[in-house]
Amino acid sequence: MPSPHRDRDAPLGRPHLALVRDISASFQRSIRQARAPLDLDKAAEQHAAYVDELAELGVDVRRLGPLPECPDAVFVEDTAVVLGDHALLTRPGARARRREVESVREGLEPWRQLHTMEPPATLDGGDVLRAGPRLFVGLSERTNQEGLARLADIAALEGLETIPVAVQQGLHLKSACTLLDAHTLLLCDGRVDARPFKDAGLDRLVVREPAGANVVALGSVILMSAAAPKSADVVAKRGYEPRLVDVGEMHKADGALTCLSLRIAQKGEWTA
Ligand code: CIR
Repeated sequence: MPSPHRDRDAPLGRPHLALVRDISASFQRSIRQARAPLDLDKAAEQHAAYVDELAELGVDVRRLGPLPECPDAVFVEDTAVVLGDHALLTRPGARARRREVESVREGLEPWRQLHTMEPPATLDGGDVLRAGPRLFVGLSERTNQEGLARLADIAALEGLETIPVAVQQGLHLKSACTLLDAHTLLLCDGRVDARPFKDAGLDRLVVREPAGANVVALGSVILMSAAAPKSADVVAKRGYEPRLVDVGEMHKADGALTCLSLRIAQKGEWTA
């Protein structure tokens, strides 16, 4: 079914809808590098506060059903990429996370035309960063060339270009950079190859705290991790209003702010 419009020229909008999923007790078994013990109650409280903040900022938050058998299911962003009228259900790079995808299908079915990914392709949504007509795609320990190629097929339906970016350190592309606005990339230097962003003409605003480079941009308000106070100052100096949320327990599981929600723009707009 051809799209009524192509998303290539759509303006940056605020997310109007966000899919989230509550933490379940199995979060204790999430895939992670840190040795620090996880505090489940604290994680649930932090997640609830994040969700409340999104709702307070005018985002229509919908909860996906619980998946108690999937420890990382709170990180919904990794399981789908929404582009214009389409959504690509991913094949997450971590085998243990592939069982999460079916429930995201149910969540997205009412909203977008769905596509899937076949082996050997793998891709995590945390590796996909949109900037207008371009999709920067991290080649990471989770996302491979075949995953990039499949995403490029779907992106082409909306007239979007895909650009590979080498992830040199950290889990995902967006662990190290996200958009502050349509023309500005917030970036923690040395973790990803910054040249593709430079070549695309994006302004780069460098921060030193890795957690500070992963933000949810909601117009003039920027949702940021409380673990990155210095980055919040940098963002405030640019004239934005940083809103800090504590997601420290999710950081212990290598999770960032963005991965806790799958954000969807109004039709005819895109969201970072
Ligand atoms: C994982 O290893 O898959 C999870 N423990 C963390 C995923 C975080 N996702 C993200 O930042 N996009």
